[in-house]
Amino acid sequence: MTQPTFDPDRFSAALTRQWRRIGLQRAQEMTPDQWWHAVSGALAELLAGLPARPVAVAGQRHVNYLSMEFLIGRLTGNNLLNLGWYDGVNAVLAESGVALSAVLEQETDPALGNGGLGRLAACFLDAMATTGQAATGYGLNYQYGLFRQQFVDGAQHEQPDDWQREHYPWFRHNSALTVQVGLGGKVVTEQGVPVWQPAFRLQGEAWDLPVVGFRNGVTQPLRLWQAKHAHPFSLQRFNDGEFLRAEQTGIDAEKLTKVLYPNDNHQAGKKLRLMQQYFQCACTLADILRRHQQAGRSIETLPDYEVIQLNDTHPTLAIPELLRLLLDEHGLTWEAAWHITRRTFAYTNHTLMPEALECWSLRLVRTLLPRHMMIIETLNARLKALVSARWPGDDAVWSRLAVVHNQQVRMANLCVVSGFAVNGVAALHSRLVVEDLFPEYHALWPEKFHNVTNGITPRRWINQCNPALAALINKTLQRPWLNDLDALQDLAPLADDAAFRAEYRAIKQQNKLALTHWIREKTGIQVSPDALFDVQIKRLHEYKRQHLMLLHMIALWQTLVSDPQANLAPRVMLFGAKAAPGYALAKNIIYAINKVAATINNDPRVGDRLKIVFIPDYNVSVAERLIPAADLSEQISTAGKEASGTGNMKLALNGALTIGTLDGANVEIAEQVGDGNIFIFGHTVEQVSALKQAGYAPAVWRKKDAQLDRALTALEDGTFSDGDTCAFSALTDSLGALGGDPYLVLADFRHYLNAQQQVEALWADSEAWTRAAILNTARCGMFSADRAIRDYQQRIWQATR
Ligand code: 26W
Repeated sequence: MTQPTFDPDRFSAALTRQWRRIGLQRAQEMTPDQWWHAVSGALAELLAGLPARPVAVAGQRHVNYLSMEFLIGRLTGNNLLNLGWYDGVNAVLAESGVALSAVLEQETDPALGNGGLGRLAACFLDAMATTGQAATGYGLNYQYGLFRQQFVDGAQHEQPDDWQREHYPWFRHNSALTVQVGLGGKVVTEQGVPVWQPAFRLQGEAWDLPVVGFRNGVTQPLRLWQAKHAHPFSLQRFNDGEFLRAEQTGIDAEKLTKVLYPNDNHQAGKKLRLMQQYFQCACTLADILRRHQQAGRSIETLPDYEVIQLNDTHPTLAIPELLRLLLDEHGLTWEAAWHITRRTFAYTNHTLMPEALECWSLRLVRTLLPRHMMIIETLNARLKALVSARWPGDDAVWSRLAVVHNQQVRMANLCVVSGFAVNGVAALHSRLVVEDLFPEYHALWPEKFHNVTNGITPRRWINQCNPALAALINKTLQRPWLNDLDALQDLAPLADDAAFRAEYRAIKQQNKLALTHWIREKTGIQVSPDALFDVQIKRLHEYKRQHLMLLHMIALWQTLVSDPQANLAPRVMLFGAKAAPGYALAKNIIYAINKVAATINNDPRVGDRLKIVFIPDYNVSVAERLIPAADLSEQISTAGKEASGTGNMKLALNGALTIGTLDGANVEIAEQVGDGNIFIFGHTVEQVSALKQAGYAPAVWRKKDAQLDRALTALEDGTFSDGDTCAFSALTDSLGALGGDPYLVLADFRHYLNAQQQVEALWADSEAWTRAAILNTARCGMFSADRAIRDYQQRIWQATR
């Protein structure tokens, strides 16, 4: 199938309907925001009218991608580019004297996710639509997305993100798909079978966003459930004079999809969050089974047609929900229900951080979902029989493998036991999933465990965000590459071509210049486009070690002040990061970076040689500006902690060189780009555990490194905080004897500074630097999300067992 043709007349007519609907006489009366609504509304209308294209290939299972988060970013520009309609719409708007690019800037990001996991889900939807994998994304339609971040005297403040979902023109509400969801109550036995009597019911409304494939005519839904009170209100209660209580139930129901939990890699254990999880799973399972049965298929054949991919453990309750439906609604035996369930689910693990591994209190699960808790206990008892047969009398093994343990339900264990596949998201991570997290499960079922290295969509992360680079690649390769990213390898020989290097470098320079204007406008800070743009953009977390970059920043400043002749490359250090509102230490790190930045940026001795910019409110759209302009990509997590990273891939493809540890997908990036085109430093996974085993003492490392000691002292003695010696004590305590420096910041400091010196050396030779940058673009084709989706297809989704 080819791309749908753009019909300017039909588009103009649809556009006219849009502005007439809001009561205007002429298109020219529209405000920029109204233009965005009208253009998007018109496109959504045309898209809905296109013939639906069934993508199912014979024998292919439909993928149901379940995720609590989809960080989709702006949709209108992306849909236009994928449709191939950008120029056509641009021309129509130009007739009214309106610039499409300015119109597209009006869109507020739908920020329905926290970070990596949610953005990956969005890239995968794009890739499934593009590669022709039939799929539906299932998530939640939060009224408030991830909070907006502001800095007040350098400290993070959070503002609610009411993104106006009710006026978002891309949504299509399908009322025929509304489902009922029960919660609470009790289980009674009727004629010998358990019957769940929920205490109250709510409704799930289906709100669909179109996921547009790249120039292939495919559109598939991202279905986001929104909670509403059940209609009609209980008539009985109304008659009993309990109207207000019935009304109250309605208000509580709507609370369910009000807000996205802002935690990344840390479980808070809140009741409302568990309710959200169940709500999503119950709505989705009802939808999948309805689709299956409407196609006239028997329930026993479900796994032949459908696969349910769990994006981390957040949608784990889909497992007991399917079992419940099969047992209670379809009257299947446990064996029959289990046979279906364990061939339907596959689970992706995205983190090894212990505090992120979800456990729910048995009491809470029983209160909200009494029937599900019974089912989980049955499953646990059966698992126990199996485990005792394999490891008779070994309580230690059982205490690790149990799904229910210490009055807690362990979601990851439930996923591994109940699914046919488990995967990590980068080669190293997948190895650690087996070795550190699930060694006994691996011994039981080695065939379940896989690796699928993450990927990113080149449609958004090259074509949309870096049009100049896309144009250069188009001109050079003269063949399609955006859906065949391995084609980029043909650029490699051109790294040795001086004319090509000049063109490539000019594009980077132009992107940097555009970023300097934007930074000036947003923050008032003037930076030089000729400096080295050193970028760290990701959620704020100790394991990601933004504070390692902070120590480097202080060390550079101290060098510049004590030795004005120092031969250092002018550098702009750029940060983008949100801290979870309850994560005090992360907020203290943000505060420290901002305070140090204020001191350095205003130090006349430094001038243009060092500038620090912490961009507030980092999100997908900000990433689209920063990534094309980056020279250096900071991927400096403690080895073994970052599951994969995906920003690392976007930055490398856009020609930023990585300075990074051997962690996550950095390992594979290093393999692809080759020595000399990446700066690897720091303790390896094995060295990290040896160091900890031997009793790691950060004070020892501080003592033996005078430069490290000077940088830390400046944080402690009030240099950056008007003499306040406690301003950063949360941060400095965590790095000292008190906190124990759990992420080995001090142990990697010297390696990191040495690697930064190599960066300086290469930067000094701009031809050599550009050569390495081109090789990064040319050799990172494997990080396309299309490749990741094909890996899922081959290793996981096609598997029928
Ligand atoms: C329950 C709280 C919570 C919330 C979010 C726990 C864990 C998460 C996510 C799994 C954290 C996350 O986003 N992980 C990131 O997933 C990316 C996509 O696979 C990886 O590239 C990142 O390395 C990983 O940190």
